[in-house]
Amino acid sequence: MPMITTVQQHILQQQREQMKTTGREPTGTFSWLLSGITLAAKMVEAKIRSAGLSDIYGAFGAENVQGEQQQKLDVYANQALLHCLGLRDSVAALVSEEDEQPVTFNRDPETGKYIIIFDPLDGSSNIDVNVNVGTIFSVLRRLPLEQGTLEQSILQPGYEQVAAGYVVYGPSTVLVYTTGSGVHGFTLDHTIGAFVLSNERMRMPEQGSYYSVNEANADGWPAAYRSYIDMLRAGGLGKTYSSRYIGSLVADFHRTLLKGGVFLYPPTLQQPKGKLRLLYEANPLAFIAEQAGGVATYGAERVLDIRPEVIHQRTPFCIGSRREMEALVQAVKL
Ligand code: AHM
Ligand code: MG
Repeated sequence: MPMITTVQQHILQQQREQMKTTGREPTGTFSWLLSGITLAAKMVEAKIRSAGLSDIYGAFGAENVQGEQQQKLDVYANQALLHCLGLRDSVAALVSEEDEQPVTFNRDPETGKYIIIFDPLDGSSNIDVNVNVGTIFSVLRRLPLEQGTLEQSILQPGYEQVAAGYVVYGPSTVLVYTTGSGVHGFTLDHTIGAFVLSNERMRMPEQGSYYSVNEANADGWPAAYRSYIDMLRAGGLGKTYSSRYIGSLVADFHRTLLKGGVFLYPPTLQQPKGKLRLLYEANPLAFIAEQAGGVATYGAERVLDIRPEVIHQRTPFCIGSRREMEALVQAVKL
């Protein structure tokens, strides 16, 4: 019989490894918590697969807190995550890109010790055209009562994340996660309904040959970003670059993780603070990138060091292979 490893088994294995240094026996709480995410992801993926056959394409008819048109699938994905995670006792708060306020649970801090932050359906402008979308999540530990309120727990900097991951709904459905011991990838096996280990200890190449940016915004970027892209195009890093931009962050990042290169969403004239969201998008992907040997910055500084002030905070965002990112940091620092 072929041996398979599911996400939940993998988390438990990792915790057993960590037990050698921490001495803490895994309780299964964390793997049970993440099973809430995988269940919701399977619900979303089933909905996406049949989207053309049901009345699920198109706008929901309302705007979210970001002032963006909500798609029906945005609403469905958000509800699936809120439902599947809300039932887990270990959850203290759920913070969604789609909701103005966090959903909090009045649970004993000893039991309800995790905060899950998520972008339920990233890249939703791509839904109606059958192009990859994704779900991104970040997990924080609630601060002990004497150290801070629940709100302060939610606004911890990205380096405090205990786990982060994403699901890409593409030709196959892939889940990638880290708990700080490397980055691991799983593929949804429809025949058994489980995410099965397919890429253990993923590493981002030291250098790639793609840059990924919405070049239509170039006139509004700070000049250093334009010069940087010009430098890549001119072969300044010793390679010929191609451009790839899907407009679905999860998919653009997944390619960057596997193939290397750089993804940028610089500040623009219209959006001087950047477009992407710190808590839902930048922090989780930055944690994964660093764990895979890559780098993530907002300009020249590390994303994971930003101290969030509000939950829906935006940030400029640059992420990718070490070689391209070192050159970017130099370019924008000058
Ligand atoms: P969303 O979370 O509302 O879908 O928006 C975020 C998306 C990212 O997936 C993507 O990187 C970016 O917005 C694309 O923006 P633009 O169309 O301005 O290039
Ligand atoms: Mg998004």
